[in-house]
Amino acid sequence: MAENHPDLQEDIEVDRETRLIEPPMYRVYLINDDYTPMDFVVDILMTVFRQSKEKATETMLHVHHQGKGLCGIYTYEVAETKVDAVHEIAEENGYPLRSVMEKNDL
Ligand code: TYC
Repeated sequence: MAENHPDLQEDIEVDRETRLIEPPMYRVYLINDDYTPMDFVVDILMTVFRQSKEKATETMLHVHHQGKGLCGIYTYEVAETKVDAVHEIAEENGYPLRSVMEKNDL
């Protein structure tokens, strides 16, 4: 029992405290489509999601084959800014590329 183990009780309290101050996190995904060029998607992953060329290529190919792929996990406002940036840059260039965010349930 925790009450008989001071260290364990302390760990539970620290954990409860930590969870209280940790903000909810959101997964940001890219969605596949038939029109956006692969190199454009790689550029988006490098600039918006700060992925290396190698990682961006891997993510793009995953999205291309699986239909959807994880780009990063962020706080709500950062995730929303990434999604908006993808849509703005894609629209500017006439591509239908879409991004979505989903709450990362613990
Ligand atoms: N399927 C696209 C093509 O063949 C490439 C692509 C990858 C598009 C990922 C969108 O999120 C995407 N040109």
